[in-house]
Amino acid sequence: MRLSRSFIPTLKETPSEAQIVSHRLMLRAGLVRQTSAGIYAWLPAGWRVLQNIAQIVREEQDAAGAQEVLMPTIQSADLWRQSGRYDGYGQEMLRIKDRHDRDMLYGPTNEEMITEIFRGGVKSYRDLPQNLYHIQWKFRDEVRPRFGVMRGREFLMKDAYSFDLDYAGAVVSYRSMMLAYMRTFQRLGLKAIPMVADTGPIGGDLSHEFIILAETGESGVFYDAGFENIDWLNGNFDYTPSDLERFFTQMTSLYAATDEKHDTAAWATIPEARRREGRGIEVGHIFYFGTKYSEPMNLRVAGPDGTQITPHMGSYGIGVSRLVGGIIEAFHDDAGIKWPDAVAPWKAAILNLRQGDAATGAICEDVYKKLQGNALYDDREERAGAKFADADLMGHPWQIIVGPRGAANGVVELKRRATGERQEVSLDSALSQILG
Ligand code: 5CA
Repeated sequence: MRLSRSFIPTLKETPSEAQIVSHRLMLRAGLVRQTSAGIYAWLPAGWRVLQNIAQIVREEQDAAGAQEVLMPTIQSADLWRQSGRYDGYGQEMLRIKDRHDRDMLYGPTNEEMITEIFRGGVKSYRDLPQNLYHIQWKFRDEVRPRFGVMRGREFLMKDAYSFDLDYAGAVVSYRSMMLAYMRTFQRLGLKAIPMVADTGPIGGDLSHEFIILAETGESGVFYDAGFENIDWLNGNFDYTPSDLERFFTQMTSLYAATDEKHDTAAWATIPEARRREGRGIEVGHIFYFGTKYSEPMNLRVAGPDGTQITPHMGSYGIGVSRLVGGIIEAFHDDAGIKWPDAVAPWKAAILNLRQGDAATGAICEDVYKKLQGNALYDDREERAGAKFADADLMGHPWQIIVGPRGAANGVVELKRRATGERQEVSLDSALSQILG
């Protein structure tokens, strides 16, 4: 994309309404625009980031055996009357009436809807286990939407729902999702800590929250250093029941607690060198809730002996749009965002320091073509200083800086945003580092 032709409305001033750094940077870098309280439009750069995150989430859900579907945002209130949650859900639910005066709602989550859909499509124990997920907008009429996309009213969630014949099966599904989550957050460049959690209005008795580390996070976290490097997850575990048990035992044996649940008895038993304290943001939440929805909603399958079995369910959420803010909280400096490679809107920015110059222009066009859609070309008639500042603000992992002196010598300057490191290299070397 050529910056001169792009809709990336960056701001020089710090927007006064934004209290936290990710919100400020999302507005300043032109990623989103608020359209109503807690409701955001995603602009080209922000939308690319959101899609990159969703794609990683999708790939890891698929690898764990979950199947993607797409359910509607608007649901019928009758569904929620069947589960008994319609009245209890309270004012967070956006309730709507259609022209026939029927009660509808904008879904805050989809347990009821998936249970009904699944009910209509399975008959026998042979049809289970299954796990269905979608990546879809949710609406929760939060009392105090704040912190930009971190606590929005409309937000993008990945929600998966598992169906098993019994508790033992549900535990395997639960552990599969936990492994998929650890891999997802690792690919996003994040350190995520699974914490035993309360189940709240979703119900059930086995639940973990995933907290990513960021200095500006809402809650204090205490954790074992073992969570900081989880490369041991890769290649070491398959999605088989025995591997999952090994994984789960290893993962949950590491100490993890939030402020409220911090057990200073248990903490003291961890070797001092392994104790870590930080702050974090909840980006995912997984629940096993047994037959809480399948029972009242009459989801049954025939067992091998003809008796009716009520499937055990779990649900597994990731705050996809919250992650955009969470990642910025984890990766930024005073100059702007430092996108991890995996989610950056473009891998590189090309900065033409002398727009209109034949030599720098030819190099920029050449590298722009070779990067095939992975680069944002700053071809604006702007001072070099403004280009540097905007590239730092937007957070591209690499900057290819093309000035007249380098052009004469056949080199470009390559800057790594995360470290600030700069090298003078040939164009080929720059390309192989960026694409490699
Ligand atoms: N049905 C379950 C799992 S699918 C569920 O709804 N879980 S949840 O309430 O914990 O939400 C899942 C994730 O969505 C949270 O971990 C959080 O990352 C994200 N989320 C929840 N509320 C908001 C919000 N108001 N703004 C942005 N993200 C949110």
